[in-house]
Amino acid sequence: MTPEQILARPAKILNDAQRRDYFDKGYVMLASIIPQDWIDRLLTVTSSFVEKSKSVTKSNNVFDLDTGHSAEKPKLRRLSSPVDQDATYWEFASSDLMADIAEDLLGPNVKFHHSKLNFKWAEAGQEVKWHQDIQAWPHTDYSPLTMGIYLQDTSKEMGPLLCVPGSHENELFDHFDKNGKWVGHISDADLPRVATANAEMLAGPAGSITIHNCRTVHASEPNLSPRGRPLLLHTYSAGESFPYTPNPIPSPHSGEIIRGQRPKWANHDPRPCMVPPDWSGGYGSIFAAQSKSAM
Ligand SMILES: O=C(O)CCC(=O)C(=O)O
Repeated sequence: MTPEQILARPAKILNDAQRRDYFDKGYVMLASIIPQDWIDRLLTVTSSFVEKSKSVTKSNNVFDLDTGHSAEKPKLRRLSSPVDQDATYWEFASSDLMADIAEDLLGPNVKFHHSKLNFKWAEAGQEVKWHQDIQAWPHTDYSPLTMGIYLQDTSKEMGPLLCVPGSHENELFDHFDKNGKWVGHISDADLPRVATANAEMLAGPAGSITIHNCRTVHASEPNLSPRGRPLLLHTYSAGESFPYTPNPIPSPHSGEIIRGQRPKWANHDPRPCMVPPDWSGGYGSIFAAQSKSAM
């Protein structure tokens, strides 16, 4: 569906200005929209995973550990595919609230692709360099979007998301380095072509959601504060959009329709997309990939 067709349908949660913002700028922030009881449940289950990580010494399929992680001082970068680690995360990712918000931006059919929980640990959480998402998981169109839910109040020194307005309408950048290795970010040589000086910082209280389109150039700074910045990320697409490379964070829920129906026809956008490495052999995390770059 085109933005105009989507905007012509009555909205469930977002107002007109928020929907227009998403289509015009490539992102939107919904402040304090998740009810506190959901945040409390998600924080409780997240604490239990921090406890579990204390017995883990090396990054694995579930935990991506930061340097210096120990049982005494856990330091997590990412919990992979939280929806498969505890039923609470899937209940939330497939809830009416998530589906209503997604439907306001994607149309009547909404499909789940993957999820992750990026911790950005206190005084340690590393930066995420400027990148676009779709090169890691190409789809037949550019409808996929990612919702990031702040589980704690997230101020500007905690490394909130930064998004470049209008960048979703511009070029897609190479995310391989000069040696042909996937690094998951835009090179220093290409970066001057992005208006990063115009980037908007999406800080907000716990329960706020950032939503960015899969082509939008975004990043986040290190967390310099004494508080952690858990950001729960869910990626959804229109039901008519289909991935054509292996999912870097596969889940039995990938491809599940959380709203509406599985359509009979696929939508195809004529604009080409870069193809990532073959993830069928596994994937670490954006943090692991970006720290290995040779740009
Ligand atoms: O955790 C963040 O700050 C950004 C995450 C992100 O952009 C990603 O995982 O693609």
